Amino acid sequence: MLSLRNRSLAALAVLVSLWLGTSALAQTISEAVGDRVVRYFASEDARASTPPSFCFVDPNLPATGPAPEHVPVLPEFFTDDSGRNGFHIDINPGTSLYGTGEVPGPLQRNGRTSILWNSDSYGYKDTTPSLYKSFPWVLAVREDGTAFGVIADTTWKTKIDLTDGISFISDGPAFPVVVIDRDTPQEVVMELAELTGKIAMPPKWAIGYHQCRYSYYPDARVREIADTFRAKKMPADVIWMDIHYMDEYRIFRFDHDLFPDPKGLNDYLLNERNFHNVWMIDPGVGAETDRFPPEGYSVYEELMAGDHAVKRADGSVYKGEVWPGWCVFPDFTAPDTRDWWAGLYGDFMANGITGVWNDMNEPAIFNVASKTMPEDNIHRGDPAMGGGGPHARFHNVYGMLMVKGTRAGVLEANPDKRPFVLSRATYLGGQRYGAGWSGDNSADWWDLETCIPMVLNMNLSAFPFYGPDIGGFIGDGDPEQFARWFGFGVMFPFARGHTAVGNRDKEPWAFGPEVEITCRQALENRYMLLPYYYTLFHDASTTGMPIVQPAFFADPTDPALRTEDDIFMIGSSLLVVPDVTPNRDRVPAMPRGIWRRLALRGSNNPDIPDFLVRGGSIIPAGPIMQYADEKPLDPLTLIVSLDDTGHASGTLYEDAGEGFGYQNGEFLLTAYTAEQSGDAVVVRTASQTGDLPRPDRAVVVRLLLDDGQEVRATGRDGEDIVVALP
Ligand code: NBV
Repeated sequence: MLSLRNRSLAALAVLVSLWLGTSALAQTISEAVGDRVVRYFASEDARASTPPSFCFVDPNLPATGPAPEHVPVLPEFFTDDSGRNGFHIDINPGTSLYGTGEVPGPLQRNGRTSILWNSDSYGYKDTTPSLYKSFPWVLAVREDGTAFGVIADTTWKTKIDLTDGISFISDGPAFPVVVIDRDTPQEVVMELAELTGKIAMPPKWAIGYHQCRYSYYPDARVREIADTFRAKKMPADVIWMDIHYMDEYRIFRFDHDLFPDPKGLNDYLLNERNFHNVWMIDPGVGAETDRFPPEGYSVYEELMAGDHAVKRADGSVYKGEVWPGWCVFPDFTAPDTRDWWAGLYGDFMANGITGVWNDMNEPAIFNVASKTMPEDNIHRGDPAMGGGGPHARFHNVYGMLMVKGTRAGVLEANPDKRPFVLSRATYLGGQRYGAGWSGDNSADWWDLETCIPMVLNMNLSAFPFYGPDIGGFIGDGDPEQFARWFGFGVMFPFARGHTAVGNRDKEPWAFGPEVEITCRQALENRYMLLPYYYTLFHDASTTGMPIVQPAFFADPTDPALRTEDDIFMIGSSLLVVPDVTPNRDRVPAMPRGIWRRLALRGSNNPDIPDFLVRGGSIIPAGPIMQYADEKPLDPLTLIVSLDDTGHASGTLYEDAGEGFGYQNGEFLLTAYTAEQSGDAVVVRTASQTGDLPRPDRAVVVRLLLDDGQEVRATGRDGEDIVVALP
């Protein structure tokens, strides 16, 4: 039965559709799924046939009651001339659009289109329609700074058209639309994370610097890289093994000539050099090679015996070409296949492996025009998720479901450790399973500049643990570009340098002594700020607050900030201002209010960005470390920037950096405040939660003044510290 309100909505939809010239589905259904969160269906039929959702934490997201009487945003469903289903939302002038997941080009997406279809998009540029990940999500910020967000709950290939308001047009059946309405964009993104999931707290080493290349081999080269980082006092935590470690590119198998003793290598890295490691696993399972017939390759044999492969439309096992030649592909949509896949990680991780990298999982297939599987391939699916169906329905979630299985396997193998998995392909909600990176970018200035809006839009899409290949994957670049990129690139949530096979070396020292100094300064900045960064990861994992934030978050009502995407904030307190053009000729729009300059390493080095601390904030920092938790956080540095009333506040989250004790209270979350009275500022511990005792440690207060000046005072943590103003 349609409620009175739903009937009037339906009537309105008919009128609007007559006006638009599309065929409207006349019975729009609406229901609340949260406070000021409304779900719409095109019709009662559409509601009845909607399968459980892949994006929501609860696939069967229940209605919480009727939709509110007055809804500020109303999707108009339509079916176009080609029978495709979609909806349209009008926007008022002054509304800025963001999100849409992983998209190339500027932060603000008004006027842009993109196609949700996970694609191997080597060397993407501004007009590339689809990258590796699909996020059917738009964040809209109204002129007055209030905001709403739109989730199109479909996994099918879908066009997001922002050339005239917000339209989604899908190749699949009619789909529900969820609209979140809030007073600020921050609240919209946090609600998105509430619905689609928050990141899990990563191990602390994973928020350090990662060094990668395609590929480091043999094992002696890996040792040499780790040794050089330590010898050069270049802070880093992780070294990566790309596909060349594999035996004939076969997953879960080591090349015994290049890596005769992976366990010995990993033990050396961890125990002698304090480096964690990440090893690649692709989805394609080698099904033929001349030297290694698949018989005897247990991964292949088990996959076939267990009926775990994706099938062709005719029911035969699908084969596609990737690195190992012809491959078969696990059907990650089926829970029993994910369980089998997870089980493969036990022996693998027993080699002392600490993290896993899932690549090529769009899935990418060689030598076919579509660069992926046929859309009519068959997946078995999950009865609890609406059963099986064609690849067209599952394509965009294939990578995410792979990572779901991988994460489960990594956790099963090491139940006391926090999993770290990086994936190239994923889907809205994929932040629940792993981190991501922006794929095969290029060593050029466009990629250097646009990696900032890419990281920002992913953060605005509830996927904060993300970053680019710093220095660019494709091509050599040059020393100047590399130094500039490294200077700010290591400040992203996921900070990894990487480069393609055949390129010059791109380790932080590879471009000569001058660039090496810049890279060391940049890394030292990252590591000094790790306490703040770790606190922001904790915030993201509990509240869904983005870790890096666009400048407009500082003042959503300021129109000048809406398109500013050459600068970014770490949390809401620290503004990072790099030079992103070769000639240093971009003058960014800066947020109004008090922003005080913070001197870190390389403050006079133009390749190191400027750091500005918002008035009213306290940022926790620590000593330079060569790797996360090398030493205790002692002294703790509190960087204080008072607001115009003489107050500031900030938090520090601490735990073991690994394991799950924090879920049982083994953490310490401290709120610090600063207050000016007369010519003194008192910094105190305002409150704390968690069972960990406060460490007996020194505190250095750096009180930032105007014009780049500062005064310092020292004391003990937990006690009031008085800073005398000059
Ligand atoms: O495994 C090799 C590469 C990897 O280094 C890169 O990061 C991925 O995006 N991989 C793609 C496959 C081949 C790229 C040409």
